[in-house]
Amino acid sequence: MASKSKKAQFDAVKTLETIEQQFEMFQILNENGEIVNEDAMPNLNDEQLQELMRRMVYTRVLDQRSISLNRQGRLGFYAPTAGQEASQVASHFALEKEDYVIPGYRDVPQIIWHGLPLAQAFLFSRGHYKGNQIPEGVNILPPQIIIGAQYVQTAGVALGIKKRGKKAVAVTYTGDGGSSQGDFYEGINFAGAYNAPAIFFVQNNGFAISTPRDKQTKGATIAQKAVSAGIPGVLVDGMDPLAVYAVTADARLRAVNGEGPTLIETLCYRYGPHTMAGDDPTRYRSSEMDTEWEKKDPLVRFRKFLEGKGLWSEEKETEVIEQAKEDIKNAIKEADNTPKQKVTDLMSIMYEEMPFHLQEQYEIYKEKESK
Ligand SMILES: Cc1ncc(C[n+]2csc(CCOP(=O)(O)OP(=O)(O)O)c2C)c(N)n1
Ligand SMILES: [Mg+2]
Repeated sequence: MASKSKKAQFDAVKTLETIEQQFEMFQILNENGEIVNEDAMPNLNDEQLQELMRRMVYTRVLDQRSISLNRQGRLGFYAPTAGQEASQVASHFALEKEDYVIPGYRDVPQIIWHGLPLAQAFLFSRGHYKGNQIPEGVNILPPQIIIGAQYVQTAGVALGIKKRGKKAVAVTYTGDGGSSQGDFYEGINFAGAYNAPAIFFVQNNGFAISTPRDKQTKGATIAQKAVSAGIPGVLVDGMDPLAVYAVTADARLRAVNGEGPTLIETLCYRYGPHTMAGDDPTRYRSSEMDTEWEKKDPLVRFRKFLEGKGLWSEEKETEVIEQAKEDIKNAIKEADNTPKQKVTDLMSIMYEEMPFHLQEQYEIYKEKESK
């Protein structure tokens, strides 16, 4: 008897099982556009629901246009976003202007909705330094290319917010692949230890380029990794805008109330290739898999839901699509009209006071560029 209870006390496998079972996927709006969790329904009025839909439709158009602009050679680096609109746009929708958004390379929609002009997003894609000169009052960092590095930066930004006594949060995004990086663990651990106001997103789209999610970790979920840092972790349907909004709003509220960080895993899918630099997803994903995920599409289910409430129509959708196309046309024109960057630009924006050994090279390039 005694040995039995001792065994129970040291049943490490059971402990793990018990923890893993807690991380069930949270959903409010199912793929048929039906509310399956009325009690958790976020407090959004009709205008806000429509605005959220408008932003997701706009973001889908931006993705389609960015892909074709890239194919025409008019954009540079581009990581497609279709399929991730609920994870990206609905999470951002729960934030406030004073919050800091610290994105990865696929998270351009969030920084646009946070205030980065479209033309600058296009310049970022082209590798132009003006793409990363963030306007005053827009609390964002340039998209991070080093996988996971933004997690450590976010812990730091959140600690800064806390030290200044601001009612704001630092919010970051990485992918399932990013959750394997050391920076991921350092970021959530440090933010937890300092009870810093941060929200850490993992957009689990099933793949890190071609590497499937089950090669990243033995864990049943990525959300459960929060437990190791002693912070709340949430697994949410990343194709459900209402669920993503609700868990983000909750995490934000706790953060600004001094309750520390949250880790949120959003289960989602990217319909397109990893980036436009030659990835071919048919080599590692089946068309059945694509079809399965397309059935879960965030725009389709949210459209059904809103149409059922008389809040959305084909005309409204067309209006948004036309507006997005018009904005994109103007923004790409603005990017085209931006003077090409010069070597001297890169040198002069890097330093407040240029080191003497570069000053010499600067003069050489200045001379060259004047010809
Ligand atoms: C530190 C580091 N290692 C490797 C890479 C190369 N790389 C670019 S994207 C990527 C996959 C990331 O996958 P995931 O985190 O799931 O994000 P997703 O692209 O799916 O949004 C890798 C390995 C990198 N940019 N940085
Ligand atoms: Mg991924």
